[in-house]
Amino acid sequence: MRDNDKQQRQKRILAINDISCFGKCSITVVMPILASMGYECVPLPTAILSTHTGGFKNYTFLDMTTEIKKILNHWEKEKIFFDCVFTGYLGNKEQIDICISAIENRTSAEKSVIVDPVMADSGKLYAGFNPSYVDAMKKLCKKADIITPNYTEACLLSGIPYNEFPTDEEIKKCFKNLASIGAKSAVITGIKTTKKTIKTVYSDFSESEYFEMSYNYINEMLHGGGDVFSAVLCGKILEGASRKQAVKTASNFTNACIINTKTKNQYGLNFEPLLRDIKKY
Ligand code: PXL
Repeated sequence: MRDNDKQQRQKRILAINDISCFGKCSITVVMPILASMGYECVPLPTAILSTHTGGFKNYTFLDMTTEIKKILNHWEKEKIFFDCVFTGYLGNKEQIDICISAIENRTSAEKSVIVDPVMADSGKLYAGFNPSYVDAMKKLCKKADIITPNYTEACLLSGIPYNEFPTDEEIKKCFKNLASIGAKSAVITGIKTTKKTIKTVYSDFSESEYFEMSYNYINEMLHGGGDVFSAVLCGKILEGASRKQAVKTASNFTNACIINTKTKNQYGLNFEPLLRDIKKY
């Protein structure tokens, strides 16, 4: 039943993302975080890789497009519905349409949709993505209650040139253009303001809802921070927290994980030991 027993039932999240077996990102980050926040998190794996694609050579990549269509067909027959669709790394443009169909057909009436448009960082698209994928991603962003691009992804989606140290005017322009692609709100992560500071900015595109959080920039190679951030944000939004509180908790938790990570490489954030205290952030 679609909306049965809404008060008592544990919320069920559909996480559409890849399984990078090694490297702590995507589903291997999203599932433990959302489970520790009390949710049922159901994976729909877009691809299975030996590692993520950043900083490793010769990784394996199994495209799961055919299989995820079959999985969704089975769920349709079983009448399985979700309270939230949370999308991350998608293997190709067809999977963008599959996500849109899942949002339209496999959700409860009061659904939350969180889109992390994973495709780029540090001014560059990740391996395997091209400008036509960026265009297709705009269609998915239009379906979202909130999108969580890093600054590179926000520039690509909003069509403004990437600047490593953007001015406040550039950031505002970026939000203005994101509004025009049809997303309801956005939180842009990883905006470097100086060599020492990095900030996260949220807006629902109105003048009144615009706030930011700044941190010391730890200038080292670290992967999976965006996935930790968006998973915590997703959990807080489903909990009914205000957007300000959700962004604050997600930013503070991610920053604490970064500080807790002693190996500064592509092996991901040391987030697991902090999960039991996630409520404190
Ligand atoms: O964390 C983002 C991400 C997710 N999935 C894969 C990736 C990356 C970033 O490089 O390669 C496969």
